[in-house]
Amino acid sequence: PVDVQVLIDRLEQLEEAGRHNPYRVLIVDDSETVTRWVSQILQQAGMQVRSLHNPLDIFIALERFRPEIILMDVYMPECGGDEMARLIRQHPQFDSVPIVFLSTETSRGRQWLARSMGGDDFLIKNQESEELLASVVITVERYRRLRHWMTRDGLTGLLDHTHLIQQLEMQISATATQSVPLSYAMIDIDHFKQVNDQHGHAVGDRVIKSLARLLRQMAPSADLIGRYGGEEFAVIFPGLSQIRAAQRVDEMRAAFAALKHLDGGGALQATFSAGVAVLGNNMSAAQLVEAADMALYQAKRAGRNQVGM
Ligand code: GH3
Ligand code: MG
Ligand code: MG
Ligand code: MG
Repeated sequence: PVDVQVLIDRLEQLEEAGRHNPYRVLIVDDSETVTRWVSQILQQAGMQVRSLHNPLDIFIALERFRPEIILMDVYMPECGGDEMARLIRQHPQFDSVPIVFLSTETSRGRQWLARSMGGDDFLIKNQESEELLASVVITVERYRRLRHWMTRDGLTGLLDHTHLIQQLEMQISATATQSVPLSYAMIDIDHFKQVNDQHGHAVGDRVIKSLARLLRQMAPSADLIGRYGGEEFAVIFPGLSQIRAAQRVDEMRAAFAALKHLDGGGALQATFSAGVAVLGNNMSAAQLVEAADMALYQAKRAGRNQVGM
């Protein structure tokens, strides 16, 4: 028999984690009675909820709201929920978003058929609200863990190139509505080929990891630093002017230059150069990266171990 108290404690732990960073839940159901009832349960548990009555609007909702779970009705006049799940699964960027069907359908055969189209779970409507909450909490927590690792670079644990750029694009659209500055820094280790040549790739990898750790400690948030590629890193500074961001990066530069990296019995030191740019009017992510790249190039030309802007 299941120890119910253990389950309740476990769910409370998970819900507590969700409270600090509310789950984003999208409900798709043609019935307003259902969406109101489900929203109320989830909102009372501190979640952020959006309801959709026409499944054909789902791609707009996916883009704008970026749900961490979709609660999907099966029978809807415009398009069946199972068919909708199949369509969502054809888009790589939404393929991993969990879909939980919420339906009155009690036939196990039909339930499995719907799940075979891309659903992760199947719940019966009008059941205990605890079961609904449990399914949402467990599913989103699993998704968050997987998503974390999906977006990280294997060597450093920082955002990988794709997700760094995605994060930058998200920060740019958020900034557009706030009229605050957004700065971006590109960091490149100096003469890293020599480090590899003189000390070997394993030592080179350790230097890369040390820099990643240092950036994680000194950057505003782990979600704002990425490994752009090889020995190149990037930091996003929402709300900081170019000068303030350059000051922060210069502190990072000084801290990195002071580190001693071990190589067998000896030790080596390494430095980096950086370029900082600020978002201008109607600038794209690509243009911001390019501006930072130009500033980095200047810093390299001016003698390295410095921050250009
Ligand atoms: P500069 O100061 O102009 O940046 O000189 P550099 O030698 O760093 O030149 P560049 O940026 O062109 O070279 C980067 C080198 O970094 C090339 C590549 O062998 C090495 N590298 C890239 N990724 C890794 C990695 O994951 N591990 C190790 N050990 N080396 C890497
Ligand atoms: Mg319906
Ligand atoms: Mg480089
Ligand atoms: Mg380099």
